[in-house]
Formats: sequence, structure tokens, C-alpha cells
Amino acid sequence: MNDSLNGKKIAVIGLGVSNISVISYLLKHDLKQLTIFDTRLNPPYTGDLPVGVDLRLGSLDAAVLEKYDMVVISPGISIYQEEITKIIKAGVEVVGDIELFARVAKAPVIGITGSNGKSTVTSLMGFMTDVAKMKVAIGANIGIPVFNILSDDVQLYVLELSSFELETTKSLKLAAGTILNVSEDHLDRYHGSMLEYADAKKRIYAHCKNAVVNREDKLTYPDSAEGFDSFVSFGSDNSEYGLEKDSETTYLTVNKERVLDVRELRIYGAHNYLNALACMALADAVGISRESQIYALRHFVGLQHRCQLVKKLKDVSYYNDSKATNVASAEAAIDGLKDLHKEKIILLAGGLGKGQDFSPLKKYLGKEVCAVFCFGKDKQKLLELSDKYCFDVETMEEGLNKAYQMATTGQAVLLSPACASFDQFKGFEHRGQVFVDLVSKLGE
Ligand code: UMA
Ligand code: ADP
Repeated sequence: MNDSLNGKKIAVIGLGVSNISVISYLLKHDLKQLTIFDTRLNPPYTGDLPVGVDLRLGSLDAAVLEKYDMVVISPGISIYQEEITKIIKAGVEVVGDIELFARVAKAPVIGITGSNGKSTVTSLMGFMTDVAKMKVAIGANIGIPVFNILSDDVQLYVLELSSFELETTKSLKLAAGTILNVSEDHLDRYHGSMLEYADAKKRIYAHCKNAVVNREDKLTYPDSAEGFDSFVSFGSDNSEYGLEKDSETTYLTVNKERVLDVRELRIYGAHNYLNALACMALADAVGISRESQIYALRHFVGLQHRCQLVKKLKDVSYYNDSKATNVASAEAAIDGLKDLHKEKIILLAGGLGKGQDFSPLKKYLGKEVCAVFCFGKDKQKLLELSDKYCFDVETMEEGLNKAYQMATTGQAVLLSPACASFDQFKGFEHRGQVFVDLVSKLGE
């Protein structure tokens, strides 16, 4: 409970999973007024609202919103849109669920952001904490709203934070925090500016005791390295949290000491070595033993829809990497698989491009990748990469069927769309599940 909310007039904008959870929390208070707004005429979750709640649908109106003391806004709504900037100027407090959570959560919090790897690192961190026998709760952008996990029993919260969530958060105190990497994503919400996007992410360091940065990516650094209890970095050279390579294998190292042979990990690809290092740095910052860390690293099998081998059929491997919703994650998947499939990869890509530049994918064409089947709303931008290697299809299913006919022994068919899925699917999980179902029927 947060007594300062009592007597307030509060507007909640956006009827998604996060705000459904916020609404239940707010209703425990003695508010003067609670109104729910959603810009859609048919938003989801209306059936989950308590009977009699004041729900208003359609375009937002600053003149109406200005009458509230506080607006709790969904991460899916940009705070840079005109109606919201107007009410901020007029002095209305605009916050997100994470800010409200930060004001009442008692246990230490680890915060993880980045363009890619957040869910993997959040889950692995949660697993390490669990192995260390601490009561841990993971949540936020990973899909579990923070007000679903708020509890006095929790000893450590591990939060996956998106740039949208960080924009509306100002008082979150972190025991440890990291930006894993910054690559093009969500530029449609940041006026096409990488710096604006990175600045939103840097808010994670505002009240952070122990900072963990990626030394290969300067955009992950706070503006100043001063004021932290500790400031450490991870990267693929052999220093701080790093990697040591010999002729046979690669080791995860801490201050040049070998900790684990990567062959013992059950998550694959060089990007996952970095995820493991980031996790170790965060775990060290909150006092989780190296023994628990190593146990977790040896047993963590990764998450669904992230470069998962679905099936091998006629010596062709089919991978579901539906969570690759931006170009950098698709690059990571191709880089991660290229040594396993020297006979080449057939890529299925497309969907909503979010204003990204797809040209980084060009370097693989005719080398690691022998064909790309392009589908979805922004397929034209992918098709422009090459006349020779990129093929136009309407749907992922058509792309998969063509890939099945084309693939030869030793090759991989990889769904790593580099795009969001909402044009043709309910979300990346839905897209991944459709792919898995289609793959399971291939060859029947
Ligand atoms: N929307 C409207 N009008 C409204 C409110 C929402 O059109 O008035 C639209 C949004 O533009 C968006 C969709 O509805 O397309 C859902 O938005 P939301 O803010 O209501 O989302 P929630 O259901 O509350 O889910 C949010 C996060 N969603 C977003 O950031 C868009 C979820 O992250 C998060 O898991 C959930 O809170 C947990 O608390 C999703 C996501 O795509 C997985 N995140 C982005 C990413 O990971 O790249 C940032
Ligand atoms: P996020 O929660 O940030 O979207 P996930 O862990 O769900 O991250 O992974 C999303 C996609 O990014 C997957 O396709 C995965 O293979 C890829 N990926 C994971 N970690 C990294 C990383 N450190 N760098 C680049 N790509 C990554």
C-alpha cells in the first residue's frame, strides 16, 4: 500500500496486462477517482475490470486528462505524443507501473535492460538466485507485471526493463543494473534516434549501486562512471568478466581466472557467452556465490522461441528464433549457427520493421545465408537487400514450405524474422508456436 495515493484522482491509460495489474493495486487504496482510458474502441481485458469501473475509449484528450493528479500510462503508449506532453507540461504526474512499484517494493532489485538478451539474462539471473536458495521474483517486460509479484516475502526482485518502462520511471533504486547492448529497435518511438533510445535505457543507472556495462558497446555506459559502489564490464576479450579462447574451446573468465568451459553451457552462440558473463557480474554484485552461479550456468536450458532446434528432418535442422524481433538478434542467431551449418542457412524473415535499417543482414547473403524468404508488412525493405537471394512470399507458412523444398542436407531453416510480429500474429510466442506446429507437420 502507498498512503500517498489516497485521496488522489488517478487516470490509467491503456488496458494491457501491466495496467490490469496496476488497477487491482490502485483499487486497494482510498482514491478520490479512478478512470481507465484506452485509445482502442475494442481493447482487451475489459472483462477483467471490476463492475462499475469508469472506462473511456477512443482518442485521448489533454483537457480531460489534465483534471487528474496522476496518470499511470501503459508502456505501449508513447509519452512523446502530443496529448501526453501537454499534460506533463500542465503539471500532471505521468508514471508507469514500475515507478509505482519502486515506491513500495522493499527487497533489493536487479534491473536488466538492453536491445537483446534481456529475457535470457533475467531468467538466468532468477535461476541463479533460486539456486542460491533466496526467494526471488522475476517480472516486468518479461511478461509478468510487477504488481503480480510484489510481496513482502520476496528477497530479491529481478526485473527486465524496456526503454518504454524506464522512460516513466524515476525513483527505482537498484542493487545492480545493466544495459546489455544497444542496437536498432523501437526507433519508430524515438524519432529515428539511437541516442534518444539509448538515453531512455541509461535511466536504469539513475539510482543504481552496482553498474554492469558491455565494454564493446559504449552506448551501454552511463554518462559518468562515478557514484557507483562498483562499476564492472563484460566483453569477449580476457579481462574483468571476459572470455579466454584456446585452440579447443572458450572459457568464461573473471579477472582472467577461468570459471567455466562454454561447452558446459546449455545455451549456445557467442551472444549467450556474453549473457552468461553479464549475469555473473550481476550475481557477484548481490553476493550470490560462484558455486550457485556455476550450477545455474550448467543447468539453464534457455527460453522458448530463442534459437531453439525444433526438428531435424532429412538432415535439415529447423530452428525457431521467433523472439528475434530486431536485426541485431537475427544477426546473433546467424552468427551463432553458422559454424554448425557450414552448408548454409535458409532464413525466414519479415513482419513489422519498426523503422530499422536491414542492411546489416546483407553481409550474410551468398555466404552464411543462401536464401531469405521475406513475408509480412515490411517485406519490401528486406526484398531490397538482394534480387538474387531474397524471395517474396505472402506468409511465413509459404516461406517455410518453399524453404523445405529448397533445403539440402546439412542446411538449417531458421525463423529469425528481425521484425515484430503484430501484423500477422498475436505476438512472437504465437508466431513461434505457429512455426513449430507447421514444422512438425512437414514431410507428412
Ligand atoms: N495500446 C493502444 N492503446 C492504448 C493502450 C495500448 O493502442 O490505449 C496498444 C499498444 O500500442 C501496444 C498494445 O496495445 O501495441 C499493448 O500495449 P500495453 O502497453 O497495454 O502492453 P501490456 O499488455 O501492458 O504489456 C506491457 C509490455 N508491452 C509493451 O511494452 C508494448 C509487455 O512487453 C510487458 O511484457 C508487459 O507490459 C508486462 O508488464 C511486451 C513488449 O513487446 C512483451 N515489449 C517491448 C519489447 O520487449 O521489445 C518493449
Ligand atoms: P529480449 O528479452 O531482450 O528480447 P531475449 O533473451 O528474449 O532478449 O532474446 C531475444 C533474441 O535476441 C533471441 O533471438 C536471441 O537469440 C537474441 N539474443 C539473445 N541475447 C543476445 C545478445 N546478447 N546479443 C544479441 N542477440 C541476442
